[in-house]
Amino acid sequence: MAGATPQMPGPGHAHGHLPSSTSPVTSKLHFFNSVTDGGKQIPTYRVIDGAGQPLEGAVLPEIDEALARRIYKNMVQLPILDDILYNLQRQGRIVFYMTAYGEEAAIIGSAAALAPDDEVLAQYRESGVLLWRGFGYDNIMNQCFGTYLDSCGMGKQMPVHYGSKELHYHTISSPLATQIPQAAGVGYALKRDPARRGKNCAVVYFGEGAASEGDFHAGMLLASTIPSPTLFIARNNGFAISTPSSEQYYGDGIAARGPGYGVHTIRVDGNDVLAVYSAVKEARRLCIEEGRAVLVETMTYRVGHHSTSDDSFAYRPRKEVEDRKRLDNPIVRFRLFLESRGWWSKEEEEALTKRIKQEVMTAYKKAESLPKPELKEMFTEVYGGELPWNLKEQREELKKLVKKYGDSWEPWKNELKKHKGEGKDLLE
Ligand SMILES: Cc1ncc(C[n+]2csc(CCOP(=O)(O)OP(=O)(O)O)c2C)c(N)n1
Ligand SMILES: [Mg+2]
Repeated sequence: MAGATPQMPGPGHAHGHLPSSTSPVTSKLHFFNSVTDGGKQIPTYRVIDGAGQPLEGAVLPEIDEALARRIYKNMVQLPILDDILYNLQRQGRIVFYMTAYGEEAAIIGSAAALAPDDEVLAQYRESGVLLWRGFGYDNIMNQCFGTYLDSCGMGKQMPVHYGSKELHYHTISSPLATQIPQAAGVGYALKRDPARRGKNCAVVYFGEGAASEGDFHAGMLLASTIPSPTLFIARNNGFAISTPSSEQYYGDGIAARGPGYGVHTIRVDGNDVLAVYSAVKEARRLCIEEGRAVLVETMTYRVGHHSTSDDSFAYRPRKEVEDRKRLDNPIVRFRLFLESRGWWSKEEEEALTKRIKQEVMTAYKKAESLPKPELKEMFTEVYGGELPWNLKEQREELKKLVKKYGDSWEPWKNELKKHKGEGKDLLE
């Protein structure tokens, strides 16, 4: 019939004109954009202010004194551990290090909201999650020093590339964002496993810089289209090495991308540990209950240099960092909250920092005195299964070099002494 609205078959017919669309029809010609549409930016969820006091109308998470104190202690340990390891790198005792200064609330608040057996795929700045799960300073030191007791990779990885099967923390890999599609795969595997379906989720941490990689989009699309319980935690700390987040995206941060993938999304004040805890706890519940991806963007600030290979004052004013440290310190903010409840005191603070320093120093001294792994360990567990031909070839070459120089050339003799077995294991 000429002029009549065509009747579309299928579920879409009552709304739009495409079979898969339920979009309402409008006669208004209008383009929209999360940046230019006034007041439409995603809000930031916060429950306590800078003085540690609850915001009006805010619902605080149900945490008792014991949990609050545990969270606080875990936050406090991070800068102490970072100070010591950062200095050890400066003294040339370890080859590399990365600190988490300023991001203590985002890291510990989220760790506390997860189940200990949720599968974590982290970037590299989230060692606090492992410590929360009981990794311990000895494991940290053995990995950073690459001793024969390194439980993560037997000295094969750069420092801070931790991992633990028992603690459900997948080993860190340096290439940015690779963990994101992997997490969607882990989430899918959890959904297929009757023992873990409805019980656990995959949790992926990544920086706002890593979110510019194609892998971020691949991971989000996968977890939303082939639904899986994958919890995406974006740590927006303002920088990707020297690139400020203002140059990283034009849209409304990372959170704005969630709705595009049909993913439940929240933006949270990453310096408010109680807000992070509440948001991640609820995100986890949704993620597992619906078996679908959820995105949390924590807004924070990278107070430290990117790594020991960076001097951030080459690209940001020292004053900006000092101001941030002073005005919005997540540890101070939570301490004020605890003190206002009578849950913490100055004496406890002193005793705690003293104890942590001692424990870290003891672990460091122990690790520094330990030998490096046997030389043959260099080739084991690089891949699963049989050793591939190229590693066999490299092992044979090293064997020849150890035979040729091991007993006669000083630099080789000194280097081999650092290893358990002094290279003899390779010649067996
Ligand atoms: C694929 C890839 N490109 C570049 C790098 C070098 N790189 C290491 S960390 C980093 C910045 C990442 O920033 P962000 O994701 O925001 O995390 P943050 O360091 O701020 O925690 C870059 C560019 C890399 N490791 N991998
Ligand atoms: Mg960043």
